Amino acid sequence: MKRALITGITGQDGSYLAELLLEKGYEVHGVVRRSSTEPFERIEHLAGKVHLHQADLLDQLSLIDVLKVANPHEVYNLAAMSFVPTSWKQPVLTGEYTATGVTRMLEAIKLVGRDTIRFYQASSSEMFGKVQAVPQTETTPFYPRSPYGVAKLYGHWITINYRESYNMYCCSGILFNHESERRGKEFVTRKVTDGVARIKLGLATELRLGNLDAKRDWGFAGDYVRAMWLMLQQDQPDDFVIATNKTHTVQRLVEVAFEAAGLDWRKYVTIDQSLVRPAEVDLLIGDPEKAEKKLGWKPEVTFEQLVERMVKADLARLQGKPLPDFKARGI
Ligand code: NDP
Ligand code: GDR
Repeated sequence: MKRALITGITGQDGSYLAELLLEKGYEVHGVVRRSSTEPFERIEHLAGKVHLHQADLLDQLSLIDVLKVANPHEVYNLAAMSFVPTSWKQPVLTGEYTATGVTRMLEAIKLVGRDTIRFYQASSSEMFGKVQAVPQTETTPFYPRSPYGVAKLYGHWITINYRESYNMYCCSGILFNHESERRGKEFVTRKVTDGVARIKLGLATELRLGNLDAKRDWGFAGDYVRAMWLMLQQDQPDDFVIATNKTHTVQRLVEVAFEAAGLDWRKYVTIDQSLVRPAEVDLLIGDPEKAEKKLGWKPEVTFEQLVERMVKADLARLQGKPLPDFKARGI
């Protein structure tokens, strides 16, 4: 039986990846941080099916220990400080988690299972920042625009460096924005769909947003975790852009979400300058051709389906109803 270890299992991607690996017959292990509460909402339904271990990307020995106990064939490093605005407020801590944390995990693997453990690093389209080419591919030069983007770029290159220095099986997935009804409410898609649902149900009267002109290539998280797994099943480790090759403004996101609830967004959306970032990433659109050709991967859920799905889920949640019966990772 194959064994996998997921850091960040309590996050959006970790929960979908755990489900996918369980379906494929893996023994799934996850790293959780000690906290004063236990907010394991996204993996509650997997209780008893996944093995949880306390460790932290800040603590080298805890990572060595967890590798020894779980003895995985595959490690998916999804843990990070993942919210871009916080990276300006906590730039040093962001570097500790999101940059140096990757080296700690790679060092632990080098020590415990250098020739046997395959490694996936959650890299990000934020590394393209002030974009140098459209659309972005694996060879587009990077120009990060936030402490988060800079930290992810370090994680990306250290992953490549361990592959080249020690011949370790290390892959970096350059994933563009991907969303779902499990997305944290601080990210713009979920903030909008939750806001729309609240307005529709009379629980709120306005939605405050920052820059409506930024463009993002938004896909569905369930599609993207499939790409992570595929990267670790190849003969040779490599890096891949995972994206839809379509881009939309934040304003378009707002329009589609309000339309899905039969509302006119202009009546409710207020621009709040405090939500505008010190440096913005204006335009992201990724070309996933390499992943399509080499991994046989392509996205299945469209932008419109994704937004409608999220609005429906938030409406159901706020009314205390069960979530709509979506196919596990599709529509
Ligand atoms: P989430 O914010 O939903 O999850 C982040 C996870 O990291 C949580 O499980 C969190 O645990 C964990 N974590 C944070 N710090 C530590 C630490 N020091 N030690 C151990 N665990 C820690 O992110 P997503 O699921 O959306 O993203 C997964 C990864 O992919 C992240 O690295 C993100 O930066 C990257 N990424 C995401 C994209 C997206 O659009 N979603 C696109 C490209 C990259 P806890 O529950 O304890 O807070
Ligand atoms: P991003 O996602 O920064 O791209 O990072 P986010 O959803 O936070 O922002 C997307 C765009 O929306 C604009 N925006 C707002 N954003 C938020 N959060 N809240 C608002 O009120 C708001 N108003 C406008 C932003 O300025 C931005 O342009 C996500 C994260 O998942 C990262 O971890 C990941 O690496 C990248 O996607 C790819």
